[in-house]
Amino acid sequence: MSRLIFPSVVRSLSCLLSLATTFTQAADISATQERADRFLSLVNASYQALAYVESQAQWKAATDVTPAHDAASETAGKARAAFIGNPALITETKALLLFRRDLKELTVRQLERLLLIASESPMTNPALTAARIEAETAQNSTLNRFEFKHAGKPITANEIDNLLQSSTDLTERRAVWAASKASGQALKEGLVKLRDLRNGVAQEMGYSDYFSLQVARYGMTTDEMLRMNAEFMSVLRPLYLQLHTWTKHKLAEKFKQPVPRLIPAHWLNNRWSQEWGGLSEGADLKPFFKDRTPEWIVKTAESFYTSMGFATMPASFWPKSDLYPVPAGDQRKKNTHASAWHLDLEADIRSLMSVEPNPWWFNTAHHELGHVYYFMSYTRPDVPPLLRDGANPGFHEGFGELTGLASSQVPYLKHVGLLPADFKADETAFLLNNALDGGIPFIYWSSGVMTHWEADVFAKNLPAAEWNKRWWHYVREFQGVEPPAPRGEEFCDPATKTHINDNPAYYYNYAFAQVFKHQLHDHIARKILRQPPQACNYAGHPEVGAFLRTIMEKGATTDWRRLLKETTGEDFSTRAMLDYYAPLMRWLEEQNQGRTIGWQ
Ligand code: X8Z
Ligand code: ZN
Repeated sequence: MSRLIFPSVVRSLSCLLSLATTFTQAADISATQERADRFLSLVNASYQALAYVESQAQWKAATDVTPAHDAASETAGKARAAFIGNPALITETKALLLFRRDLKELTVRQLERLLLIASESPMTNPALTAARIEAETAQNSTLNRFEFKHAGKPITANEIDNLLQSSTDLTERRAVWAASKASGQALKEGLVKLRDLRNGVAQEMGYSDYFSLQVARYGMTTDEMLRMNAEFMSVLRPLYLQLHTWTKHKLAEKFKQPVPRLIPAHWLNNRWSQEWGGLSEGADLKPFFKDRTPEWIVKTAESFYTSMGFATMPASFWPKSDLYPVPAGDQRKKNTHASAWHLDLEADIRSLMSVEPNPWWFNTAHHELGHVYYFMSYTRPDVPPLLRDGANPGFHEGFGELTGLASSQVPYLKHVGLLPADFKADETAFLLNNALDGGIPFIYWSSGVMTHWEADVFAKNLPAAEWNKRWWHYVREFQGVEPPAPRGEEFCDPATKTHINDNPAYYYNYAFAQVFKHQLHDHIARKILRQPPQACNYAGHPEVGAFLRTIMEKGATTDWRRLLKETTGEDFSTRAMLDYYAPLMRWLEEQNQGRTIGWQ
């Protein structure tokens, strides 16, 4: 809505440039600061109000897919864009940033953030921004209402995952795996359109492409982000090759098949081979969930935080969230991927999940509440709404992943009563489970396949006719996994992954989160709890809560590298992650003696 004007703050850029030469004295400096303060107080209030309207509409569209909810979400998206992408607002922000040396750091951070947010929907090109919002809404709708079919019958995402975790019949596994890829075909056309629209908005604001706009949240370029991810993969490679070798031998034995060179994708328990859980028998927690309810899982995740001195979640979390699967027979369609939402950037916090009583959802519920407690911690007057976010997006995922890791520790599982107090844990089995289930193979999926494929699509404009071929090239190269049969361009397997559609150029944040979580976990276990990182328990320790809060309450007000260094004493590093798995490396080398390591 380009009719929005801010009379006291909007001036033309040329006028401001001429003012720049005269802004040298202290009085002028404080006038610039005052002008920025007035501008930002208006922007923060309007941003918060409009984001709330849009988030509420998006929530309805994600939890109950109907044409009316889609239309409302699109309208609210356009209203927010009209404000936050307004050319006058962009001009004033850029103009103020010319005087960045005269402004407080917090002010500069808000202005920079504002430009990043505006770059998602620049109303300097209203037709482009409108087309993007329409295409995003349509894509979400297709994704969220997609009905998978197996053996001629509808099958839910939870049912697909449960079958891949339990079935020992390779014919059935292959059919279920193939069924899980059907959504990609329905989503490809929208994704092709969105690639251009997403790149278009980023280019409108001077970025080379959408990927580089997203990595700007780290203050990094695309090449720097790719190098960081290559570094994660390189330092962990010896461990990954050992795990890959152990896993393919284990699976070949399980399915009574010859040992393959690459692991067939339908042998693994996850639709994308991103986690390889369920193989470490001594750490199988499934039987312990027999008498547990989904409600118990979410309440337990909340207690993890309250036991460390955090407040309970806002009372409205419970009635407003959508935590459990749609009951059988109910026609409502909702997004099936877990998420946490900070709708009003105050206390309206919700989570969208489909929790069932099993180890996977136990971990995921803890992950989501990591986001929730980050939201709660930085929602305070010192953190302006524009900066109520993670220090970088990987910090947000990192608190989720840290909570997941802490919830997998045997002493915690005993503390919450899931494991009996006299349970004799096989430490290696639990460490192996950590490594397989979201630890090491996950890096080759996130840093490798997802990040490289999306960088190719956005930054290198990979032709849509080569999308599936490139995808499986990366799956083979990085993961050492192959499809059960050739997957031509009639399929679009990357589009089966939620984030490719609704959280584009984001996935390297999960790789960052793995490394980050180990760094925090190592600090907490060794320096605060004085317990071994592989077997420790945060619950009941307010000193751990106090440490976490020192990072969480800052939100995005501080540079992420500085914040990490100030709180842990260490630069960002894979050191802690390697230390954590060092005992496992030794064990795997013994198990794999005489075997060919890796697949090259
Ligand atoms: O998407 C998620 C969370 C929500 S932020 C459940 N995760 C990634 C995934 O499922 O692919 C958690 C780890 C990886
Ligand atoms: Zn998350």
